[in-house]
Amino acid sequence: MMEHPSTFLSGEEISRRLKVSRTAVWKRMERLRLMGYEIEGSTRSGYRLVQSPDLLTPSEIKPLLKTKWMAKRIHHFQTIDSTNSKAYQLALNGAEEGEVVISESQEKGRGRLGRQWFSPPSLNLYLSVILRPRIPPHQAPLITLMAAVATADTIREFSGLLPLIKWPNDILLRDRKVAGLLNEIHSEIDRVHFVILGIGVNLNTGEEKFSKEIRSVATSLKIETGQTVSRKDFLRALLFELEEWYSIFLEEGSAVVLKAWRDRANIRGREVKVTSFGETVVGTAIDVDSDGALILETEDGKQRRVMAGDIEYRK
Ligand code: BT5
Repeated sequence: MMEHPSTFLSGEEISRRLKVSRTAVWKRMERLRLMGYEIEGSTRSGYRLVQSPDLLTPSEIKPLLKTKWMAKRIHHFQTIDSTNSKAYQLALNGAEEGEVVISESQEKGRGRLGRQWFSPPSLNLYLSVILRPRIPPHQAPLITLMAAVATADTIREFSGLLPLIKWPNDILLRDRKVAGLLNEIHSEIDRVHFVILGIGVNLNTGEEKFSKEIRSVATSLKIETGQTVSRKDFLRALLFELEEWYSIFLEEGSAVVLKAWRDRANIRGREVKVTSFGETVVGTAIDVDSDGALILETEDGKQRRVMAGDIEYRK
C-alpha cells in the first residue's frame, strides 16, 4: 500500500502477501488507523492509503533514505526516557555502527551536565546514532564538531538562514538555541568502543510551548521561518549530512572538520565568559583545538585551554 499510495489493494491480495488471515488484515488496518494513517476501505476494491501521519517509523523513513549505510536499522519509539540512554544500551549489547534510535517524544531528554532537554511529542527530532570509529579517545570530541557541522548545514538547507555553532554543541538561529548535541563515549584508555551521537532539533515547537525558563533562549525552525518543517524530510537530509561528514572525518582527517566548524562558528576574536566546573574564565577566543578544546587568551595575556563548559558571548 505504501509502495503505491492511492491505488486500491484487495484484502485478499494483502492477506496473501503478508501470509495472514483476512481478519488479521482488517485488524492491522484498524491499528494503522489508530496510529493516524488515513485508509479508505471498500468491500469491492479493498484498501487504499489516503494519507500517512507525520511519523518517523522505519516504514516511513527507510524508503526515503539517501544514505549508504547509516540508519539502515531504525529503532523507533512513541516515547522513551532518552534516545541516548537507549542507544547506549543497544551499543553495549552489540548494536552495529549506523543503527539509530528515534523517538516521537522523550520523558527524560538529556542535556549535558545533568541538564534536561525539552522534548514534546511529534513536533521535533530526537535522534541518537551509534558510531564505532577506530580512533583514540582524545579524538572523540571531533565527532561532536563534525556532527554540529552536519546539523548546522541541514538547518541552513531547510531554513534558508545562516545558523551559528556555539562552542561546544549548540546551534543558534538569531542567538537562540535551535539544536543541541549530546555525545557520549564508551572507551578504554587507547580505543573507543562506541560513540553515541545525540541530536535534538527544534523543528515545529511554537513559542508558547517553551517553558518560561527557556523561552528567551530557545527557538525552532518554525518560529524563525513561519513554515512547518516536514520531520521526515529533515531527518533524511540530516542522516545524509552526518554520513557525509563522518566519512570526511575518517578519510580526510580532523583538519577539514575543524575548518568547516570554524567557518560556521565564527568564534575567533570574540570576547567570551566561560564557566567550566564551577570556575569562570574571561578572555578572547583564539581557536578550537584538534581535540575540541577552546583556546582562550585571558586578560593577563596567557593562553588557556578549556575542555568542557558553557560560554557566553560578551559582545
Ligand atoms: C544540549 O545540552 O544542548 C544537548 C541536547 C541534546 C538533546 C538530544 S535529543 C536526542 C538525544 N537524547 C537525549 O536524551 N539527548 C539528546 P546543554 O548544552 O546542556 O543544554 C541544555 C539547556 O538548554 C537546558 O538547561 C535549557 O536551558 C536549554 N534547553 C532545554 N531544552 C531545550 C530545547 N528543546 N531547545 C532549546 N534549549 C533547550
